[in-house]
Amino acid sequence: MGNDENRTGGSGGPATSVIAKVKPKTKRPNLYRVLILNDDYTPMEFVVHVLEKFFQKDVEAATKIMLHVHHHGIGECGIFTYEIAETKVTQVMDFARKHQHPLQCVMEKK
Ligand code: TYC
Repeated sequence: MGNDENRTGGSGGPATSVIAKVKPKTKRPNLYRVLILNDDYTPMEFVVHVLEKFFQKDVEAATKIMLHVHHHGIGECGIFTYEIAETKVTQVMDFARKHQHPLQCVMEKK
């Protein structure tokens, strides 16, 4: 946080000072969780492949996430800014549809 000091109140009177706060301009971006949902039909290997292809997970991390979703119904693939999260959701949904699997992918604000 920086300070600006200004001399004010001219015409020979006593010098007075104003301290103006300078607001830092950095803002934290809103973040969004990308989640996949369980279903009874999408093959486990396909979900692992999706996590490797679109979320840069290695086979071990991808398998762990897939099994978490299989057992708990929903799980986190990653956390992104709005545009990136939206792109990931679209990519996963398009890829699942292309392979005729009902896999669902959603985003939620953190
Ligand atoms: N439940 C699926 C099966 O038994 C596997 C699966 C896991 C599907 C995770 C979707 O997001 C998912 N074949």
